[in-house]
Amino acid sequence: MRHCVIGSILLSVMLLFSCKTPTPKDLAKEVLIPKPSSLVATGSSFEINSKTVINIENADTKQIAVYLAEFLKPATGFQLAINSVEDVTKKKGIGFKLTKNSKDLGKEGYKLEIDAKRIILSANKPAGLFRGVQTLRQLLPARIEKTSLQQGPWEIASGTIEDQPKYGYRGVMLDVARHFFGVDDVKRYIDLAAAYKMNVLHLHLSDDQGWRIEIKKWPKLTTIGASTEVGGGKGGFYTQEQYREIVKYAQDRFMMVVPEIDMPGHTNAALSAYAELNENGKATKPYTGIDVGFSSFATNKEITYQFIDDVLTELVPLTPGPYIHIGGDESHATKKDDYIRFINRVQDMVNKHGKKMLGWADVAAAKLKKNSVAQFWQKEPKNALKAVEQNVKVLMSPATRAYMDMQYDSVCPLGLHWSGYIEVDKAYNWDLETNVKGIGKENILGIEAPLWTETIDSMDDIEFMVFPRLPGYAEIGWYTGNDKSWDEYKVRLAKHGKRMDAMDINFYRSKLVNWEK
Ligand code: TNX
Repeated sequence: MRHCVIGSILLSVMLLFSCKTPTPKDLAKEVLIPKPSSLVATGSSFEINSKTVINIENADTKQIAVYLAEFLKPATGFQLAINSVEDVTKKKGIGFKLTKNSKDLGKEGYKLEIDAKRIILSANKPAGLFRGVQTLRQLLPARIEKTSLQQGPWEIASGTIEDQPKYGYRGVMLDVARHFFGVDDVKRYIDLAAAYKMNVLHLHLSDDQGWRIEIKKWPKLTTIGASTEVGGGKGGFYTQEQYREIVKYAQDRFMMVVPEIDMPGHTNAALSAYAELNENGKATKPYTGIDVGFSSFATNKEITYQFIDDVLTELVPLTPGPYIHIGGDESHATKKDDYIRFINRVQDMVNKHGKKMLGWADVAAAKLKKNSVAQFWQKEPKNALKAVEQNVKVLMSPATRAYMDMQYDSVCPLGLHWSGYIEVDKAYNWDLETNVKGIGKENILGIEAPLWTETIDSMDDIEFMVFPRLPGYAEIGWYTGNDKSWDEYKVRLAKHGKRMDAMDINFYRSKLVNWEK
């Protein structure tokens, strides 16, 4: 009873608040990461209250309206209604509109028009609406990110934002082989990346220390190959059912999953499960250290190619996106000629299964097909340049800038430093087009920031290495302007700290940023 009275007093106070005229706000002062292409402020505000309606015109935008309503619910306590209407521009509230014809918005662009009565979010495609919702999210007070009830009001500054990405491929990678991460961790990783408009999750599904995806025809891959990880922990794997769940979760956030089976090197887990995949016909021992470059499939045995074909036969139907990543890095235990023959053959197999091949740039030693993609990572760009010579697109993941497993500095408790230390400024202050002489905008598919997990074994660790670098990578891949500067960005990032706190992100509080209290 007592609770009830207090509850209703609280509720009336909150209602009182939400009935006030919204305070005028300045859209130009809001902190947005990544920064939008264009923004015009009009000096008033829109307020979300318990009566606000989300209006939609097409059934295929309903899912995004539900996503927005679900996102707003915990902090506001509002369960916003979703209405199907003829024309959202004639209704009050938040309206989603598919425009189809606006050329400048592309596949993921969106336009947000905010005035005191309504917010119209328009885009050519649902993906654009979803990206726009992430902007809307950052226009609300940081406490909107909390999962418990918060005090309003929930006002959004008025004006117009027109926005679209610079690159179509903006990814993050997670190495689930060195340490295994379960479905819930992967979902959080997806949510955190999607909040910054990233659109690819690359999963490094196999390595010397573990094989992480169920392949029904080769069951020992998981009964033996998945049973360990770096340091000797118990490892783990995704059943195909669980993997489908991850792919669906990503898809609902308009992110594609790129699965990687690393080969012919980085294969000890498979080699420990199946003796016949080894040159000498003997199974190797499971490996729990962090060395690289010592394992290789028997590239001259037919059984190896049967195995790969079987893996593709099960993996391809789980992969709605166009790419299968075949690794191909650091195959120091494979003879050069064998390596080239192997990559050429596996590339054909991937194509035969209807997919394009992605590989670490080492694969440029082989004869690449035009639709293959080489992922640049090494300090030395010679492999990536070889790919460009073959007219193949490059995915930019320079280890000196984009490797999220690199330590921030020499006292960083996690991570490696073989490519140097990557403080937040170094992670942000570069461009894809000028990073390597000879690799220009026309050669670049996009950006990907990998997280290798030799030293990372919990979600807290992941968040510490990924944040606050990821928002910077997102901006590099997204922002179309050419006035990017660390001095301007670090002020935005400082203010954005509060939001990362509200998102409960265990981020690295770099001393280079004057974090707002
Ligand atoms: C190099 S990057 C590797 C990985 C390691 C990483 C550690 C690449 C293609 N190969 O096997 O995990 O360095 O930073």
